[in-house]
Amino acid sequence: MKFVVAPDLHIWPIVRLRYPAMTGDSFCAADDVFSYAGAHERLLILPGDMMDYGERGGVSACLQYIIPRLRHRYVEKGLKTFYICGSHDSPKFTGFKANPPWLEALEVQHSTHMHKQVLTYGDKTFYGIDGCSRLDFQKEIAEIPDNIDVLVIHQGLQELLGFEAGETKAYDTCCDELVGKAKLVIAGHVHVSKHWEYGGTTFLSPGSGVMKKMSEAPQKYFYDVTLDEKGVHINELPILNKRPFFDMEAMDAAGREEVLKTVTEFILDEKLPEELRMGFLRLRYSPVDGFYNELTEAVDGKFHTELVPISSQCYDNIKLTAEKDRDIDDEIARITSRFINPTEEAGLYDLAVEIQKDSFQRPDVIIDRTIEAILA
Ligand SMILES: [Mn+2]
Repeated sequence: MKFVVAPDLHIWPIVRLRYPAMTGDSFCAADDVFSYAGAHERLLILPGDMMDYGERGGVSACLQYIIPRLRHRYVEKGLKTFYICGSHDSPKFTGFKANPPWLEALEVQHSTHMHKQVLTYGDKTFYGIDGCSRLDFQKEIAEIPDNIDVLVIHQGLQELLGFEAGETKAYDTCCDELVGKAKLVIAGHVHVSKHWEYGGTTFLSPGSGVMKKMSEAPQKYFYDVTLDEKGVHINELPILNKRPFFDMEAMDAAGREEVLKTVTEFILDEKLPEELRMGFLRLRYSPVDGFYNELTEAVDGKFHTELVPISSQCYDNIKLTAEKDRDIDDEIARITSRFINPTEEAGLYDLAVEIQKDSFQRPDVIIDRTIEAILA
């Protein structure tokens, strides 16, 4: 019996809040996973955090993207999805309904919320537990029935976190608490892609489909799992359409030359979806006269950037901060104009821009809230 395990997809137009110009990354990763599962006619397991933010207003934007793709590639074939809710698509965002509204995208007859349910597919049994506090989770694992083949949870494994996250707040657990509860334990939540054996149980942390933080590994994966009499076989598949990512330093002349050469020679990959063609450059650099201008000219149209000056030269820092602020204003205007027409709805447009400048959150949610406030 075979099935596909998705990572935490975090579907949302803008996943990296500090870089609102970078859009589409999570959509493209989700597309990869849905396409593969659809083409190979597999059961699809979603281990939580399918949406980045389960609130009702912003969800509509994501559903416009997801529904046609799922219908065409997945739902029309009658394929099934088993899912749990993670920390981001928690039932608390959805009025504690059994099926959160965003699951309408998966059409309920095809998708099953596996929280505290024994489900069968082929000759295998599956059981799920929604993401919850450590204390609640200890109660939940005591209630797992015997003879489960696949247990799906959304808890941070201490072995991956590298620390104990605490009694009540964090979503953590450890392998010792889970050994023997199933042949395979799938744990969403920690954005590290890894699988291993421990005490005769196979553990799979599928990680995330998109970099939520710049500290994460840029290469992401999903998993095609075979479960048969020989045991668990995990085929790790790279998410192919990832944005090119460069992490560099330019603290001296040689470093500056290397960075300028790299960005100058970089060619946009026409095979990538258009929204992912521009790379991301994270650069720590020593600000010297002219370098910032030369660099920003070289990256124009090719890279989104996180430029971190490391120096006591205040003049350059101030200049850089001014540049960055101007960029953010441009981006807010650009994103807002996707949702609200600046000339036909000038008052609303100005208000939405102002609200976003005050609280730098997801612009589409803020716009939804702004519209609601005006209509109220
Ligand atoms: Mn996550």
